Amino acid sequence: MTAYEPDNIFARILRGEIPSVKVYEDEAALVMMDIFPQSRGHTLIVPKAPSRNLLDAEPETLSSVMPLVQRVAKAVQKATNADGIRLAQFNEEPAGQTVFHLHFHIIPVYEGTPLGR
Ligand code: DGP
Repeated sequence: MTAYEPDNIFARILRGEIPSVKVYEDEAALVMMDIFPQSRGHTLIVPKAPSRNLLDAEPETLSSVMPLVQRVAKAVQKATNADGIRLAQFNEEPAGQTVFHLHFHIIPVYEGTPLGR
């Protein structure tokens, strides 16, 4: 497994070097809008701990972030009135990962509007 690279785009956003549309932030995670949304309301949860992806993450990182993932899923569903919520997370390039800092996608699904991947 490739090592964590501290200059990935989400690490730079976490350090405040690149702007983002922030929804929420605490000591453990940043929540922001996805710059290439797959649907209206597509939101990302980015734990601050330097993990490349799920395969590389410490269990403590996961146990602290998953309640936030649920909170964001519920808040996004309420805000968008989506018919469903897709939770997505990709690990390594062949699986579709493009930014190599652990993150979770909250993707609202609207009936009659097909999603991509
Ligand atoms: P993936 O690594 O495939 O799970 O997806 C990365 C996601 O990050 C993709 O949906 C696009 C989004 N993204 C890429 N660059 C930026 C950025 O600079 N800002 C924000 N907010 N999102 C980004």
